[in-house]
Amino acid sequence: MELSVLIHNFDVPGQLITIIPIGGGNINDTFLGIFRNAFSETQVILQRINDKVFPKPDLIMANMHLITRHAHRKLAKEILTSDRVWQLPKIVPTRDGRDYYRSEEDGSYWRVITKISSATTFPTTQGPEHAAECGAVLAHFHSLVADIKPGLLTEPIPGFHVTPKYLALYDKTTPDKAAQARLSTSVEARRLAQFIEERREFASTLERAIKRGELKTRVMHGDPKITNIMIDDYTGKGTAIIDLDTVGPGLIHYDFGDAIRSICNPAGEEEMNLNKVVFDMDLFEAFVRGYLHYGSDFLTDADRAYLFDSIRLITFELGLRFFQDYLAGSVYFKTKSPAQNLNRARVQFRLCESIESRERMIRAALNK
Ligand code: GN1
Ligand code: MG
Repeated sequence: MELSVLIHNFDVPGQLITIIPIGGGNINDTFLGIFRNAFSETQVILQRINDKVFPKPDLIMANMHLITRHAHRKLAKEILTSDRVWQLPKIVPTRDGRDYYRSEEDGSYWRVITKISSATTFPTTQGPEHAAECGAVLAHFHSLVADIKPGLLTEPIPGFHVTPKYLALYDKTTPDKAAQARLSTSVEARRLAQFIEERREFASTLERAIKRGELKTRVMHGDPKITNIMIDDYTGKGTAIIDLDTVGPGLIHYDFGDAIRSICNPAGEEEMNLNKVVFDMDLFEAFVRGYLHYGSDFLTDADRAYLFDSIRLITFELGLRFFQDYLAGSVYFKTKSPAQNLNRARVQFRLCESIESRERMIRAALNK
């Protein structure tokens, strides 16, 4: 696929100068496109949507269209009264006015979105102030979309954060010959399998709360990890949350838990030395401070009661997803080596243990 030809299907002003691969996402392929004319430069993000993971790219683009149109309207209104210019990428349409382009050559799906300039995402948390800004960005996003009816959006991946669904998938995978071989040859793999067994009951905590009517479905981001939160290079403030593929109906607890498991583990998702993987209470308290500053008004008492569980659960869930994918031969998450998903699972499970051992402190900080 010739990218320099493909990108001309999108309505970007200027002459194309170059296209550079960027981003370390685990799912899509991402590129930076640079265009210039005689007096300025336009930089855009070109992405190939992974249609194995997102089987209906038109649905995720329809979600993105709805969310961004709603958000940009609100952002324009609040720009004079807010403490910063909050941003969100915008879809750059194709020349014939569509939100994405489907290649006639190989059927692949492509989109272009605007690039948030003079802002950076970091692979790991730089310190408490950074964590607080991440909390502010997530809460601001939640408040931006709080008045969208969740029923207007489609689930990008059915049951994306329904943890028991991943347990069922894991149970389907483990009897396979290749999975059994991976389990029988690795002590670590067997230790992780045992870790999962001890938490089966816990896996349904949030789903039970939904069934009992304690927690309500709202609009969630779905993937608010640290690398999806942009910090302004000049002010140091959070400015945007990116990667809107997984936006859809869900619990804001999934977002809260996911952001925290990623932001409060300074070692990051790929650490090899498990001794370095700890849940950092300073980063956590700073994140919560930032989140509550912008988000305290939409949390009910019942919401608050499940915040600790959400942190523990999403960490467990991601470990389970990495481990299941490892046993299945790494067909979902991109990997550079055969054991990468096994190690990613080890990291999340160690983090989960660290969260469990700090339960009292975490709950106390949430109730301050
Ligand atoms: C995947 O592709 P990326 O890096 O944005 C995954 C998330 C995981 C994350 C872990 C659609 O996100 O759920 O939390 O990896 N996205 C999907 O790094 O499965
Ligand atoms: Mg993502």
